Amino acid sequence: MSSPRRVDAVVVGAGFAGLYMLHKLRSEGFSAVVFEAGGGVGGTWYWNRYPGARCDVESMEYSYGFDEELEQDWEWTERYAPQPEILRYANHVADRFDLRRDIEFETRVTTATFLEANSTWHVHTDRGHDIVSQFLVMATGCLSSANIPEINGAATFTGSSFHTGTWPQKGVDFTGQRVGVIGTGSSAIQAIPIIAEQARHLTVFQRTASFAVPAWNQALDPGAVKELKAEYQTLRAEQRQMATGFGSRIERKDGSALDATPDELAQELQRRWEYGGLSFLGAYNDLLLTNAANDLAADFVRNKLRQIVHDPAVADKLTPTQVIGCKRLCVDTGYWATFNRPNVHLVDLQDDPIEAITPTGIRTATGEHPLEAIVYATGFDAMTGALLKIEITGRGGVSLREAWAAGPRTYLGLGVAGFPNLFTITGPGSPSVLTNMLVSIQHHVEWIAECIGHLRQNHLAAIEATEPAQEAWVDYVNTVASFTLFPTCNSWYLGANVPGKTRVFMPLPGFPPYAEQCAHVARSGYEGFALTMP
Ligand code: NA7
Repeated sequence: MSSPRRVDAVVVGAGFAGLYMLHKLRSEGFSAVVFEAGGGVGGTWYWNRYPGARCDVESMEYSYGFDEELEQDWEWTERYAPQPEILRYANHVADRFDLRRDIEFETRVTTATFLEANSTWHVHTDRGHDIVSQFLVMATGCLSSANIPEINGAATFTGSSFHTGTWPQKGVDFTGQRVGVIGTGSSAIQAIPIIAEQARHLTVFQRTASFAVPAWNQALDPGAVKELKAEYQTLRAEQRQMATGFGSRIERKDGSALDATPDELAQELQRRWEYGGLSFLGAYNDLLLTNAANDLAADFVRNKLRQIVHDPAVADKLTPTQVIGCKRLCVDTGYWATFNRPNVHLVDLQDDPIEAITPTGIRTATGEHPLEAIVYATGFDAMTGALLKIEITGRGGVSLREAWAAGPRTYLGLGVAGFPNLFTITGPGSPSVLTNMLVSIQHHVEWIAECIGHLRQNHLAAIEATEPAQEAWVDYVNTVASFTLFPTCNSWYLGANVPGKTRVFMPLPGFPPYAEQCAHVARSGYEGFALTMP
């Protein structure tokens, strides 16, 4: 038997987190190998190729800021970059920094076991790799494990079925077909208007109506891009001061929505609506803190919906009842107007639930909907799904699945007690999905690289979150979340979209205080972590 290969770090995933982690590790003189399940780089943007897939953070902000030449050279063409362009960007980064030579594609990590005798990780893949590394960095992405509901009869369907998050590379042509879309989250809302134009007939199966604000996507103005690039580093610094890691360039009100007069409120919300995108929720600082403030913004959007959708009965069904922003706000291009088309039909699953999938369609309580194709736009086992698919075993033979049986527990969203030298990029307990992911990814990669550098410099074998620090961190994340309206609905932030998943609010709202805390921990010699000698 040959002995396992040795590297300083194994990185799992070649999305934006894994790519930068590899680059950073190599530039600090560490050896690393990346394992990636996909056939190419890009992570989310490799897999999510559904029609209309596009980032809901503006392209000039959704990019790396670690290399000035890269950010000056790369040209985004649209305000919100479409999936193919973001994938080109990921490929450009991989080529530019010669990353591919250390990436193993079409390879899944199956097991990772911590060897206590020498504080290393022993990693196996489905292609027979056998590797020992001091560090294991999980860059597995927050939305990478598809959630496909178990519906009676699904396997009997004779048409074609797709999940938005594992879309065929060659694309899908729905021309002339009767198509059903299950789900009305961000992915569905982007795909539905385009599928409706192509398909003969589209039936949308809605379990929860979503709020949406317009993207007003357009080609970027080269003059404005040039101006922004001239002060790109200022923009990056501003991003780090924003709770969500983006949106600093739209003027802020900073007060309570409840202090605004009806005219001021209407004007401000209209201004945000016309500006477009997720910054709508930044109109006032209490929109996600009190129901009274939230209702004002929610009613504004509900009124817009009623102006757009012609049939009042359809508009009623499409009207969301939860807190706006409790589930991730959708950014759309013509979503509600699509329901004015004669070839589009909405089924409200609250009144008319799915009973079964049949060989020829979907049967709900009121009858059969004949279909040639079903699109599952049913989201992801978010934040923990991809991590728990791997058999990760820490100290004392305890698996991550056992350690997280009552929900994910981390310290800073970066480390887990019982799992030394394991790091989770944008892990649960960090701002991650509540922010511009590129800002959070960059922050975590740099923190991890500095931490690993500190261990090397001080000849330390391992770093591990302590139980008390982790306990206190979990409490802190829960407390912060409890001051917001986020826990008031069945969102994937809470794990509520996956049957049987423990309900824990996983991300931490607010980037700047979090980043400050991470910096403090590093400055203090890694307070809350135990550092061990070889
Ligand atoms: P989301 O936002 O989780 O949306 C999934 C949708 O699928 C949502 O409307 C769900 O309804 C619906 N769903 C899930 N399971 C079922 C079943 N069993 N039956 C009917 N409907 C179901 O995922 P997306 O891919 O759209 O977006 C994920 C993120 O990607 C997004 O937030 C952006 O950050 C980008 P529910 O609301 O759970 O009732």
